[in-house]
Amino acid sequence: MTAAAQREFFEDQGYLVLENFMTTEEVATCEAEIERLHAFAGSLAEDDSQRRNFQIEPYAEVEEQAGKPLLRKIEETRKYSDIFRDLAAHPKLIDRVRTLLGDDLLLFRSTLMLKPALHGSVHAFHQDSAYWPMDPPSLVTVSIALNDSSPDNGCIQVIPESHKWGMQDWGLIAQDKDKPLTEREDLDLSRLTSMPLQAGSALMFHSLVVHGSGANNSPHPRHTALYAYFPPTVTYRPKQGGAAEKTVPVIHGMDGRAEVTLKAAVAP
Ligand SMILES: O=C(O)CCC(=O)C(=O)O
Repeated sequence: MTAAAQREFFEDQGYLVLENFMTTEEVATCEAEIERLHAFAGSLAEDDSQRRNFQIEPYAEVEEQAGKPLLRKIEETRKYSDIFRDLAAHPKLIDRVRTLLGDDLLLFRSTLMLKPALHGSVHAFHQDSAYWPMDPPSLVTVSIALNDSSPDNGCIQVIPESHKWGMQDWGLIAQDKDKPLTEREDLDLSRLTSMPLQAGSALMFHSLVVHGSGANNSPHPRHTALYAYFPPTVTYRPKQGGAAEKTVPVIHGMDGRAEVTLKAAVAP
């Protein structure tokens, strides 16, 4: 597909797959880093404020698996890991994100979603932008598979073209393993598509695309690095009481600056 065709597909369908952009060695390095981050999480004292970035699976009966904390996700990974800081700027990935958003790229989010073997909970359907103080709601979320993902270990599912539905209300995303991906009866699931990915591949989706993922009852974990990118035309518009400014890293362009501080936009 040409760059123009990729962009057209993304704008129409709301998602795009980038197959096998990482080498086997790069994937193995990330997997080893995930082990290290689990050990780090396990070493944090009860009252360490950093623990809020390491979320334990909320519904599992146990908090550990094979001597490691049973983590559902790690937020702000770029602060804890050079490997995951650098992965956000992987040249092959960024080439594709530039096709979708242009040359100036800022990073809104760097997260690891970890669906642990046998315990990974449901991620209910939602639109990312419904939870983010960014306006217009047109960021690109990139979900990088660090091991093979399939319906068995709870791969992502998306509703193509749902970014054209407008922003909606969703509620609590983390749900117990036996819960459905949605309680909403008005949601048109006729085009719901599972997105199995080989390790080292990525799914990119518009931040208004409705997506979610099922439980992991398999013996295989599902590890995903998530990043969300935006161009400088998107403004920071927090709810009342939100921080007055937000500093974000520059991933590409912006005259080579390392970071940018966004001032909260005043409500119109
Ligand atoms: O990777 C997943 O299972 C879902 C992640 C997701 O939807 C999110 O973090 O917004």
